[in-house]
Amino acid sequence: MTIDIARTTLIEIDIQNDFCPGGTLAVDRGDEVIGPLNALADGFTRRGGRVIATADWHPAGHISFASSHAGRKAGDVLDTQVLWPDHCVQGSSGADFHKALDLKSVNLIIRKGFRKNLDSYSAFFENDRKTPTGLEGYLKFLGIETVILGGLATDYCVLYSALDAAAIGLRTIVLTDAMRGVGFPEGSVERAFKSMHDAGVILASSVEVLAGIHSLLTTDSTDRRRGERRI
Ligand code: VGL
Ligand code: ZN
Repeated sequence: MTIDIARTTLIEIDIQNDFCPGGTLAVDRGDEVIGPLNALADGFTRRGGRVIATADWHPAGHISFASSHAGRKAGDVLDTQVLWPDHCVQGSSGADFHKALDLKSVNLIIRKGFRKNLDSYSAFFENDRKTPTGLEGYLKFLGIETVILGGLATDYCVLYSALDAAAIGLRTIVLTDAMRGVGFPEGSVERAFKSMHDAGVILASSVEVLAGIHSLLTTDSTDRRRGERRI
């Protein structure tokens, strides 16, 4: 795998306290993604690459919260909206990035789901599937061709971000060792893998990607000079 650092970004999805053990919408072993993501983020920034972090950022009373709908409980589905426990409320400690996440490597933070009546799983489009977050424009303006995604959760925000990235023509890699799933409803993680595969999303480990970065830089000096000039 070859990674041209000047045309690639790492996107760290929703590494927030509420999605980690102890949080209100905890993903089993969610904090285990942080180590590989930090290693990759460091590998990227050392070479002048870009790293983006996303954050779920809901107002109190958000439409995706079961508590906003009388008589409903978490896990119910209303139309197509899965109802969740209150999570990632703007300004709460649950919405903070996990303290182990290396934020000094992050160049851009995208907050999503900040409108009361609209949820947003994807880093690119909100759940009406047409309201953009602006990330597509940012990446295209910079000439980014490849995105590498990891984080939480495999079956929601990583999935929707990866499908959108592939749909807008980006080479899309998801990190098998740096994502964890909610697993609700049952089978959602398996279905997520299948739909990503069907959409042409590439599955790779963080070690393979890191090796890909190294291989570009060690191929020859022409590549190295070209890579540096493009940044
Ligand atoms: C997420 C459920 C609700 C996620 C966000 O980050 O995957 N899942 N909000
Ligand atoms: Zn949410």
